[in-house]
Amino acid sequence: DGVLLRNHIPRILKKHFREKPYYVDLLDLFNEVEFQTASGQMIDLITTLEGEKDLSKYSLLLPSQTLFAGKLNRGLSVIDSYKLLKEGKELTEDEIFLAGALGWCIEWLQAYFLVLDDIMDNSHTRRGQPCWFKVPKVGMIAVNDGVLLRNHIPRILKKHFREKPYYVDLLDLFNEVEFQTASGQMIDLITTLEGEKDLSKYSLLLHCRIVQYKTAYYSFYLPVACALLMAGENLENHIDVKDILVQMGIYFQVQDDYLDCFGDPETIGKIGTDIEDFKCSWLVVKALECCNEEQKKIGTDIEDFKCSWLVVKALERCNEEQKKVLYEHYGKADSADVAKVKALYNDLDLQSVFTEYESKSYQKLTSFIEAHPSKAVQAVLKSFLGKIYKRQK
Ligand code: GPP
Ligand code: MG
Ligand code: MG
Ligand code: MG
Repeated sequence: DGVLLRNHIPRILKKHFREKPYYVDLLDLFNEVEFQTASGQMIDLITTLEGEKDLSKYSLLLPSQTLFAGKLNRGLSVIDSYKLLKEGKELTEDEIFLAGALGWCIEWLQAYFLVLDDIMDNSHTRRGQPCWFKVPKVGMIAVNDGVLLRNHIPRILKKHFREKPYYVDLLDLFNEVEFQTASGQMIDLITTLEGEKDLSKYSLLLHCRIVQYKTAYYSFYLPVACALLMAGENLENHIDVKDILVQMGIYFQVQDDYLDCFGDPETIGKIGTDIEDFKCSWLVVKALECCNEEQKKIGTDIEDFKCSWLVVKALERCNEEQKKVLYEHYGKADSADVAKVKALYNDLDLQSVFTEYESKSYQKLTSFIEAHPSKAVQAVLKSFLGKIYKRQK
């Protein structure tokens, strides 16, 4: 909620000052002052840490634990995409450097999201290590650390792009995407609120809305949009590219939901918590859907007089129980509850349902991509899709 409150500032500024000559200075000013404030807050917090007075040690540990341990897929995608947009032309050292700087901005953004997301999801591990807030002594200081990580984005942008004609578009883009992500995160979180847990609201439509906002924009659209801006493009002319990337991002988060339950924690570097957290995960949506499908079948069976009353009754009871398992055990922290839900996922053979979803999504996305008029853009999108198809982590 704090992030959302903050995200209204650039929205107000954009709405009322976008055409003013001092718009970019207003953005710079708010960014600078936020960074200064978070820095003061950091010193305030660290100096009160039990037995810990060494500021420099702490400020090195923060990025090394939260930023450098990831796969860097999003960041590297900016360079890859820019190369492809340049259609094989050799990039200058300066271009590689700038695309790399934008890639790092996305990585700082990702580190900030993950530090805060792990607190909100009460997760245990991230990127093969304890979540940052789980590190002894860090605790809720992690909130300010998240803000600090985020505050490096406008600093990097200002340092390397201040004189570029697309500087203001970069600032607008990062602001917009952060707001979209925080909005998706808000829906994700309020559907899991104690006392509001209601599985009957969990549909593919709700799932799609959550993941489009919380994941797709920052993970897929943002790297390509950065490359497009660097290449001198106007983002308003690339709505079709955005649409495809958003679809790809939705597919990516379905994989994330799947790996939360069926992935190997060693490989993905994190322990899944979606079941305990009552998340509107793709898996639970599918599980619910399967239960409903079965019920529909019973309905037809009765109408068709094809089954005996006894068989219908037996089937009906079995499905009711499956549904009851979900209603009873989803959203509970006990490992016995989690095990029951996992067993149900297995009974419903969701692994096969997922495999089918995966190949269908691949086909659909490929056909969208091949319909795009530009070969260079096609190459960017295909390279993205190739990186995530059938990923294990
Ligand atoms: C990923 O969801 C979503 C984010 C990282 C966005 C967080 C946004 C904020 C404004 C903090 P997830 O919880 O399924 O990811 P993971 O499985 O990696 O924890
Ligand atoms: Mg989350
Ligand atoms: Mg999470
Ligand atoms: Mg997840």
